[in-house]
Amino acid sequence: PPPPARSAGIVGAPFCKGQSRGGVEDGPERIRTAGLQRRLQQLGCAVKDYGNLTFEDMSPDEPMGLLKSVRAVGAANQKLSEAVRAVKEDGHTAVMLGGDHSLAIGSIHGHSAAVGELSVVWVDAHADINTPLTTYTGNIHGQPVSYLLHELRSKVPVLPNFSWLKPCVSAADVVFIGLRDVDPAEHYILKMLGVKTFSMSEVDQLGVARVMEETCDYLSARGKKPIHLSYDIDAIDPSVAPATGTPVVGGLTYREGVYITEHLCQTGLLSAVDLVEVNPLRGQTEEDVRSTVSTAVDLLLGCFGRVREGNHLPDYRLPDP
Ligand code: B3U
Ligand code: MN
Ligand code: MN
Repeated sequence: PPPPARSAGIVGAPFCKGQSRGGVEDGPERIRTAGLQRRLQQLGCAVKDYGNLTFEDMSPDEPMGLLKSVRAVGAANQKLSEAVRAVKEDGHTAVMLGGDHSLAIGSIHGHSAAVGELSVVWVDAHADINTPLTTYTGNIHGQPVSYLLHELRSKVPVLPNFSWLKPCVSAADVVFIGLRDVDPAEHYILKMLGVKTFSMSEVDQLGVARVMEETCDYLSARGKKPIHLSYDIDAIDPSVAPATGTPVVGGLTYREGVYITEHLCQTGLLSAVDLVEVNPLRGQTEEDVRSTVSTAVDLLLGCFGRVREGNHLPDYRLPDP
């Protein structure tokens, strides 16, 4: 039988070396333990959990200039790309649980390898579009977009364990939402390429409903391509999602964050989702972690049809007395 219209294929990627803070590798386990699979199934969504990937120790992994853990990040993403490609070839909507945001390199590459050209919606406090030469932190989680864009091919050197990677996304097919901490070089790149962005300032000005309408109008004007949603939990305000490596004040409210997923689900084009940068070790209290993880789960449920007015299964019947 053909796969059901909507099913989730979950891949856990417990990987942290795209940044320097331990703990983000525990994201997949915490998100699963919060009941992701059960709650997706309650929506009527079929779920296949592909489990967690395992990543080899790449040491020695000497820094290349400022760049940290290049070989580990390259190898992890090659493995993730294959895994996400397989999930898509099995007919599921891919769900990649991170792990840090460097994993979007493999996730988007694997998605594109399976389905071709993509639209990318990048929801993040940060633009993650530094190149290996503009970064001043050396963290590859601040760089994944530059590795993926055709337009930046000549600005990104081939790094060890990255020779498998070919740029697969056009700058005109990307929309950023939630930006509020953008480095000068990143700002230059975004302007140079004319990338569509909705910073927090635009969210304030337009409201999230218009931001999503404009996002989808903008993307669909170039043809209705499958959408890859790359959701960094730090897009959400730290009062709601504090357990993350680089929290930035002034973020999306819980409601704005969920609305983005509801709207993208409605398009029928959502084909893969990353949920990254949940770091259970970064919360001050257990409640901080609970709130962050619970928000992450709600964002994923929004991607699979949960709506706040309530849901019921198509075969639901009222019990007779
Ligand atoms: N733009 C900085 C900071 C940063 C990016 N992404 C996160 N932080 N989470 C960088 O490291 O490139
Ligand atoms: Mn990010
Ligand atoms: Mn971020």
